[in-house]
Amino acid sequence: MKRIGIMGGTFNPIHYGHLLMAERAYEQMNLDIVWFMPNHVPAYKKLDETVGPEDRIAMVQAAIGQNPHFAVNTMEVRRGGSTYTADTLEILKRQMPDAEFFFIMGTDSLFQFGQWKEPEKIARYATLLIAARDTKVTPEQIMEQSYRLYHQYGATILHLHYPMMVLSSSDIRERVREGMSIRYMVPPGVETYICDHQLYKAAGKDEPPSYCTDQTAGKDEPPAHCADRTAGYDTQKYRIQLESMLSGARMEHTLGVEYTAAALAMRYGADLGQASLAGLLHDCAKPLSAEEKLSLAERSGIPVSSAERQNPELLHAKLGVELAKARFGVEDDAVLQAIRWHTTGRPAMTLLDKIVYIADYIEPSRTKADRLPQLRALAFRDLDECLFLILEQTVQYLESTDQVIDPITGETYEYYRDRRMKD
Ligand code: DGI
Ligand code: FE
Ligand code: FE
Repeated sequence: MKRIGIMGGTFNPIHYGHLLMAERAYEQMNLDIVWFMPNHVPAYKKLDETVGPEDRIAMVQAAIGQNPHFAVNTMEVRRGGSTYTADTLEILKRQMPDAEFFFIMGTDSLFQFGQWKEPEKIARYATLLIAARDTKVTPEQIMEQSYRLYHQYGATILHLHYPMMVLSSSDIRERVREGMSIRYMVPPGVETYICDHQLYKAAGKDEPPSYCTDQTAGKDEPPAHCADRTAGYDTQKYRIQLESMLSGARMEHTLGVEYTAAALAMRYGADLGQASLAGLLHDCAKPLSAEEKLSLAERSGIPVSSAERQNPELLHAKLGVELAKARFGVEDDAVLQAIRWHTTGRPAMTLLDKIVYIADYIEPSRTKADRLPQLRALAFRDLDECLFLILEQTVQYLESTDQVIDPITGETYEYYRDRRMKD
């Protein structure tokens, strides 16, 4: 005998409130599985912001992910026409006479239950699980109504312990329409789906919602995709400040990296402000002499490795972070990390790290490295391949000129070499 929870709903879109309700039901009622059963929405009930069943199903699927005790059940959307819970339960009971069904609903449904089709049939085929999610009704009113339904229809009504969640699908739709963040309201996969398929946009508004700056998102990371992006920085101000610190050639290189990083950010959907800023500041510690580098490292409590002691030049990346914070007031960690790793790279670099690392190598005023024309073209076609070739070329160059190789440079090279072999 199976204990099956049923979460009916339009799921337009599904959000964490639904998921938590289902999870609590699963846990407290010892269910074997909870089915998410999207409703068929009849045309006359359709708000113009009700998205099609395919999209709603896809979002439910994205939301439940790999959770083995959640599943999508599409019988109602597939059945079409007007679907009633009473009919659905009757069909299910016929198909699975041994299963025990638990119909999960919010307090609003508890109060409308009398108006549903054949309430006594629903009550006969399923236990009702109520999750209080309406602050307007008191626990007394809920108990009173439960008692009434028990007497009228013989309904068994149980109550879930469920933290009041102030989430609603209509609020989420409105936020999307307004271009506001829905992060932490829906699972990342749902956010990405809404963004990719441009759901819930205001009619006639063609540009994608502003929270949706197409980024190449990693699989398990929160979708950088739809993350709310930082506004641009006042790079003009930083440029003037840098002018007074850097030599002419270094300034030209710096502006070249800023420009190239911005171009790569456009190509790969990274944040333009972050890429420009990291490009602009990446070498801000470069003009310090070797002694100054070592003493600033000491003053800032930065540990100096033996490779760095032998070649204090290497320290300009770490020190760049210190100066970016202290002299330029940068707090954006992604920007600081890109500066930190621009010389050696690091295993598992972020998109921004890669962009700055590559821009540093290929920017227009560079002339010395081999194969620059090829690498420049490749950077805009295949970022990872370009990254690997630059790492390889750098390691070969350092070896051939007998320079100390920072262990991280070696690790980064090996990391991307191994990944490339697997692909
Ligand atoms: O600061 P830039 O000149 O714009 O460029 P960069 O930050 O990449 O640093 C310059 C040099 O650093 C470049 O010639 C490559 C070199 N480099 C990268 N990894 C290592 C390294 N040098 C040594 N000695 N060891 C490394 O592991
Ligand atoms: Fe540098
Ligand atoms: Fe540089």
